[in-house]
Amino acid sequence: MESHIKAYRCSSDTVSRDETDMESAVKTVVTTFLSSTKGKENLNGGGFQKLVKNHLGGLMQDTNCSSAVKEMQSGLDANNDGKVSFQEYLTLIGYLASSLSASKTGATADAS
Ligand SMILES: [Ca+2]
Repeated sequence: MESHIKAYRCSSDTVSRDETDMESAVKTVVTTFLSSTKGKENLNGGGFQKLVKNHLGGLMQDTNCSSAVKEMQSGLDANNDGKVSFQEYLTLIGYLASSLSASKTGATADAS
């Protein structure tokens, strides 16, 4: 056995450590959707408007403009059922994350 293998240790304090910012961010993404659907599987138009306006107004423009939000919702509505599923909502989160990343790195959003 080579001695350097002993350097690998499983740190037991990872169990009791505080939640990281990233973990709480992921949880927030999930719980915000769940509390907005009020127990249903999908978010209806009104619920989506509220979610965007109350939770994403700092990252997105036009969240107070209901026609713009409606347009955004139909863009996300991959299965055209008029509602926003969790998967469709994740598309929005992914889109926001990549535009945030683009603005931080100075790259322009892929508009082509
Ligand atoms: Ca849908």
